[in-house]
Amino acid sequence: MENIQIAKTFEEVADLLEIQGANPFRVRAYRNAARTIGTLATPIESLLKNDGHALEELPGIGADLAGKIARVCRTGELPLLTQLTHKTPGSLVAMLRIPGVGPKRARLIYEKLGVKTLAQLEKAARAGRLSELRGMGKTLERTILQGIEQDKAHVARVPLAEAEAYVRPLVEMLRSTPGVEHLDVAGSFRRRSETVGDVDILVASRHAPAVAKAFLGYRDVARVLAHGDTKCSVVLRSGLQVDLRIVARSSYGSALHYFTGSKPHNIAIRLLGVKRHLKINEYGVFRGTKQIGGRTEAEVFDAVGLPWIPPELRENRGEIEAARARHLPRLVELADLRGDLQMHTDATDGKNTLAEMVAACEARGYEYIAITDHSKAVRVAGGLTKAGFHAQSRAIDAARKHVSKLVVLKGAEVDILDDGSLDLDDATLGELDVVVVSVHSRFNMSKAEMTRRIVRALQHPRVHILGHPTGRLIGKREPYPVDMAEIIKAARDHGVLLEINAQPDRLDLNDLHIHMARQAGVRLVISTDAHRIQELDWARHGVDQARRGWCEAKDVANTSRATAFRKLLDK
Ligand code: DGT
Ligand code: CA
Ligand code: CA
Ligand code: ZN
Repeated sequence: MENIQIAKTFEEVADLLEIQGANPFRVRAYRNAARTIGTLATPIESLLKNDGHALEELPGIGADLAGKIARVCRTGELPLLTQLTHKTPGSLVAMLRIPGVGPKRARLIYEKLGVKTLAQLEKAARAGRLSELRGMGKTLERTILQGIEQDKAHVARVPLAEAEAYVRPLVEMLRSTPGVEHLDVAGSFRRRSETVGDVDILVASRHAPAVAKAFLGYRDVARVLAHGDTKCSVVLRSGLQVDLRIVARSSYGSALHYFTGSKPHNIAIRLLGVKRHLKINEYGVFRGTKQIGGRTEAEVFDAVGLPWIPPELRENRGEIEAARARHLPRLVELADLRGDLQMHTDATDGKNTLAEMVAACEARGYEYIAITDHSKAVRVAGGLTKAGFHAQSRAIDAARKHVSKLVVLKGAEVDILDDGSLDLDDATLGELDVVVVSVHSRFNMSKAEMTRRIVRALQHPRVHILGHPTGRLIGKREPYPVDMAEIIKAARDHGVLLEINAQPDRLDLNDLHIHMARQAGVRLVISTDAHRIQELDWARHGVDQARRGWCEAKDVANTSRATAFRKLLDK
């Protein structure tokens, strides 16, 4: 567990204690601990490893706090925090996100006005009841209202695929606006982050006011947050915020680099510039007052002696060092994919027939696919029994006659049961070409139990692929707790491939785990888990995610030719 996460836990404890009116010394002790941990250069985890008492040597940390820190670090949980959360009414904690509302004020507002939620807080502020409270006034009331407004606009990060859907027509409109010479969507969108906070559009134009006017007049704009000739910001009806920057052609490369970010990457590049006595900002690369580059993005990198770095890598996670050593990965591309290894048909919860899925995959030019319907444990999906898989096997034999090039592999997405055993008998498993195993139940196991469960499944000699390895649904369901390093080790030991599930709300594995797997020499597969033919298009989201995890084609098993891939399955 990261120090910052541990610090956050203690910060929350302090907040909750304060809301409940606990002894101020106790509150301060937790706050100080949070600050100490948050600013510590050494990971707590390593302190615990070396010496059980190292924690107690930190300022303000006694035996009791040290024990709690160790507990949070090892289990990710703190019983005290759980208790406090249960005891705190409604969403008082959410109110702390609003500038001007600290724990003491949240408590006061709750006690005097019975306000427990953000909605009630907004109502009270609009009615002018907040300003009547002790120590508060009209100014503060206005600040709080503004804060609530902003919170509404910002709180939810939008999944990338959803943002794409909202932004595509806006970008089309802008591209056809007279005076737009260049246009790119920058920011986290261009880095292909799994979610975006807002969308940053960059335009090169000599007619900035006209472009700004077109932008502000877009039919889906719900609110204008800022409008100038070169800088506008709006909220679309979907709730998505979009920022527009209009720059001169001569600054376009620098602006594109700057607004693509990430911020840590930008800062690192700027520092490299400083070492060469260059100033690098969104307007250009400057020596003194003379612009010596920045018309293109490549010129920015070139100014600091680096090759162009793909946006997906720009997180300051080693890409600058790799670029300097001329060791940047040659990232996998959509065109590299030769197959799709997870999809469902109407034999279970898919919407298209086997024949339709096969025809659509052949039309995409794939060399091989696996049909992987659910096993019986997934009742809601109408999972197949042994007999069901046998019937499907015959249907696939028949379907194979209708395709010339595409290899249709017989597969299944088999449930990993609570104890790590599989939801299909060994004989039937033995008749399949591809066995994907996944967890679909009992997400609330402890980390140790869940890890044991999955590792046991990977040990089964018939298993080829671990499906959606952490079970998360972005913005809806947290990943189940699991020790990814152990899973990766087991995958390596037993020759199992790890899936990058390309469903836009799964994207499971995430970028960091993909990177870990790749470094451990474990290969991945990019699968769409399509339940209808249109969803086969999701492959590109899986490729984006793989690229953020530094994958080259060789790291992704389904870039192999059909014969090589089939050999891989023969374990
Ligand atoms: P998001 O919107 O939260 O998904 O993430 P980004 O990366 O799109 O962040 P955003 O929209 O706040 O800013 C876009 C880019 O602008 C960001 O990636 C880097 C650049 N940028 C913003 N603020 C700063 C800053 O204070 N310093 C530097 N060096 N760059 C910044
Ligand atoms: Ca952004
Ligand atoms: Ca922005
Ligand atoms: Zn599944």
